[in-house]
Amino acid sequence: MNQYVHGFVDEGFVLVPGVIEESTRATWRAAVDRAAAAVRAKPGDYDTRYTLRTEQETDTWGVSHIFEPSLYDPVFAEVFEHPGVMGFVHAVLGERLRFWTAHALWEPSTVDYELNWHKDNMETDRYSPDGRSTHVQFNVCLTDDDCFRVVPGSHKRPLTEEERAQAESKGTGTLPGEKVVRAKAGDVLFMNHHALHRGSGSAGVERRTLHVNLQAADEPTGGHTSWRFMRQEGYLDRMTPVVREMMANTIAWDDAHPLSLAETMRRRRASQGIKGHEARAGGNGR
Ligand SMILES: O=C(O)CCC(=O)C(=O)O
Repeated sequence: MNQYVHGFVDEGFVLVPGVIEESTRATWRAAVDRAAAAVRAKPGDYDTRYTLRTEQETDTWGVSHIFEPSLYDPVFAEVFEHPGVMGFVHAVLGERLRFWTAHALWEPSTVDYELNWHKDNMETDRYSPDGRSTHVQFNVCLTDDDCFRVVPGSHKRPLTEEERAQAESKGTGTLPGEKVVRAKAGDVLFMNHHALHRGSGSAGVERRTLHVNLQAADEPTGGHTSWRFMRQEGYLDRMTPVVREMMANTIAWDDAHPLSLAETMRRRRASQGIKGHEARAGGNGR
């Protein structure tokens, strides 16, 4: 495990091969199939990610918040008990965790997926010279998946002018040193979302990937991800003990660290931008 943790710290991402055994993969994949079918049928009912969104037609590349009651499937909770996945997360973040996000990604049907260069949480200027991460984000690849592109090491230094121009213009151009990560079904890609990255993929080329983010329970930055659904009456009681504890830690941390009004407004604007975006060539970026 250590060699992978070193890779993650040094490069800002690491691909760990063959983490998810075939039978588990089939079960998780079926759960993502069900989520994709529900979202494709009624995209307006969910926090859907689009490559195309007009009044007449839509095409989608995933959905945010699969732990929302309308999408929740107990199978998703199994990810947080998988020793291969969680062994890595604990090695980086320690034992006590808090939940940030869990999303599902798939291939669009007709309009190619081209997500612009960015760092997550609208933290374009954030980096850490020693490679320390405030979180572990990971793609659990349930099919072969060549969609993730990253500039290795960009989590440890300021952006170059060229990178900044791409990030600020919501560009999808080629960047010096960028790497396409080529994952096989069953691999897990662990990433630091402060490494400059983007996604891309052809319509119709199958993709089923879980996209998850966790933090250490007392991480001082990030957080504020106690989504409304987590606070609904009885919701946490329906979760597995592991998920319940991570979400309870998120709620406790958020309550103890209220956001300033300015930061609340900044995040609201960022979230509106993300909800409205179309991840396609010439789209409106995120
Ligand atoms: O397609 C991917 O794997 C990247 C997704 C991503 O960067 C995002 O959701 O912010």
